[in-house]
Amino acid sequence: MQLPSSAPDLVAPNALLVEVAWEVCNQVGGIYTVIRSKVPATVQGWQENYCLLGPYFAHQAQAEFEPMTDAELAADADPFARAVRRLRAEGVEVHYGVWLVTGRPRVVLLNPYHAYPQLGQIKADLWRHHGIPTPDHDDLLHQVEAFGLQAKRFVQALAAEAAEDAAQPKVLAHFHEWMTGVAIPDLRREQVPVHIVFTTHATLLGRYLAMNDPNFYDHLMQVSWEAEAVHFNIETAVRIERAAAHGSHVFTTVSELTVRECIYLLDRIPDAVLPNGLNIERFVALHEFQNLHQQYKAKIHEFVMAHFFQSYSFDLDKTLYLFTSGRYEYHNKGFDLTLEALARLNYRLQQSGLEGQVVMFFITKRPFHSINPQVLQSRAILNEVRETCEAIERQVGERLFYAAAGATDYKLPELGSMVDDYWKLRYRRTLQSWKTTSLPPVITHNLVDDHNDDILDFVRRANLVNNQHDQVKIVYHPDFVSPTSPLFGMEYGQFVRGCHLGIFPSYYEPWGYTPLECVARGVPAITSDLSGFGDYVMQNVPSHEDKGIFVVQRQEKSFDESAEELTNMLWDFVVQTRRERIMQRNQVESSSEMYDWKNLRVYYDRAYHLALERS
Ligand code: G6P
Ligand code: 1S3
Repeated sequence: MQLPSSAPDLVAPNALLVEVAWEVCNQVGGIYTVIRSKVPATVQGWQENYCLLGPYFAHQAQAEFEPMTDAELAADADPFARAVRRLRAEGVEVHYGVWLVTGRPRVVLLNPYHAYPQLGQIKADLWRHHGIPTPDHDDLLHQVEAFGLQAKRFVQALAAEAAEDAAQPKVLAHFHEWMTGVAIPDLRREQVPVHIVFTTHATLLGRYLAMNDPNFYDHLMQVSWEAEAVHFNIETAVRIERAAAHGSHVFTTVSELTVRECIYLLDRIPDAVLPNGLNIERFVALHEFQNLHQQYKAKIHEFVMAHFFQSYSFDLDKTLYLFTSGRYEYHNKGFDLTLEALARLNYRLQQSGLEGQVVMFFITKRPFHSINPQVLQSRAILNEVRETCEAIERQVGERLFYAAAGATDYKLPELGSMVDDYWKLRYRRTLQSWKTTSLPPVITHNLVDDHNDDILDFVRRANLVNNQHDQVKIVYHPDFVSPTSPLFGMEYGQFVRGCHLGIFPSYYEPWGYTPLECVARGVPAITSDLSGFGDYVMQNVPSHEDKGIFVVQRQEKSFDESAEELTNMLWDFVVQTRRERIMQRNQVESSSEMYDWKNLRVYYDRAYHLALERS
């Protein structure tokens, strides 16, 4: 992997750094992962000079935020605490404390609702000074703009405090995404002495256009941003995003792919690309993570038995678990390509005469009424089967022990005769009430709109509906996996560990954490050259296939060509032996450290050096 070359960049600059994100103590999507996972490495580099800034939402804060007491704040002499005191004295509601995540960074949270009485003025100023109009009745925009004003005031207060501090007179403010970037144009207009970095994790228009235009990449160069922003009814947010991009001293994004969007949709070439990493936690010995795979695979086996064995059974030892996950963006996330490749794989497997099967999980989020009662009931009856078997096992074990102790010969007695009729009957009845002739359902839940669902449409058209002869089975779980889910009852990370391969051949993905989350757990993954991560891997990780990362070519390829390439990748994966899979997982896990923030933080520090030089 290539790291930025100049050595001095590896050291955090001597300045105060405040990192501002809407998802600090407030999980919404991918940016939460970026900020949270980066904390340990950032705190290690910046120590006392680092602070996070985000919005205060009481409900979220309760779980993740520990406020500092008034006495602690009064005794705290560092510039962040002084800025907090200064703002409080001005009547602003400021929460100051610790974010309860690994690294325990200090954090300032500002309540947007507290600035609502000034909304009229805020909106008028945004229009007058920056030409940003704000419609009425859009609460998210109101929250964002109110927070923007407060964030500006905090940064202003911090700059004023730092100016009195001989040790760290410089302040760096790093804003993530348009929702916090709204503070930037005013910081520049008022010439607040602060060095500003702005990172966009995806352009707003890029996301909308990619979802609505199948030839997005071909049309990107001709897009009229103003017309499209009005067309998608996102003019205010787009104008904020542009103002932030143009107002920052250093403008950055997360991948080379989003660089193109920034050039054509925001009209500014980013100064740097800041790739996303994770806080990789490795075990001392390799066998530990392999054991975890085995342990969580057994939990997935339980689900599969309940879901399929009611209709027919197959050899779990010859079954591979594949999965994809993410927001329900059928085309953008490459669900369409994945399904096409699975249908082709199913045909190839059937033609080949190879034994074994693949169970493919689609883990996503769709509106549903409830879990399918048939699926729930099957799970409950399987538990009953297990209890019955355990009761019989105890009874036979006990009786066999007595028989063995008093035996006059060494012949094993007939075990069936040791089971009471009660248990025999219960065993038969339970199985009878469980077995069915209908096919195992593809979907685990009752969707609100079952008739207009692209995944279901595809499987119906392709007849990929869990027929007994299908060697590719589909489980569509339209809810995220969680420990409280009655079907899986495990953390998402545990589910990933129990699977064999993650499939994420996205069409549009500024970065994409899902394959990286696989790699961090030693699970191989497929990505695409249209995802930021895939592009990064192609450019920076030589022989990435040997490290279990496979990149489907989607740039300048037809859907059919990409589907064929993906089918070949899946085929090569399923024909591997167990020994080869174990070795591959070892290689994936061993390479995971290169995506650790300890290595990737340097890109951030380099951007900070640049911002200090520029302003
Ligand atoms: C881990 C375990 C092994 C097990 C293997 C199964 O490596 O440590 O005991 O045999 O997983 O691998 P598989 O790819 O077949 O799930
Ligand atoms: C964005 O979040 P998203 O899932 O809306 O930012 C993430 C973090 O940089 C990135 O991984 C993802 O691709 C973007 O889309």
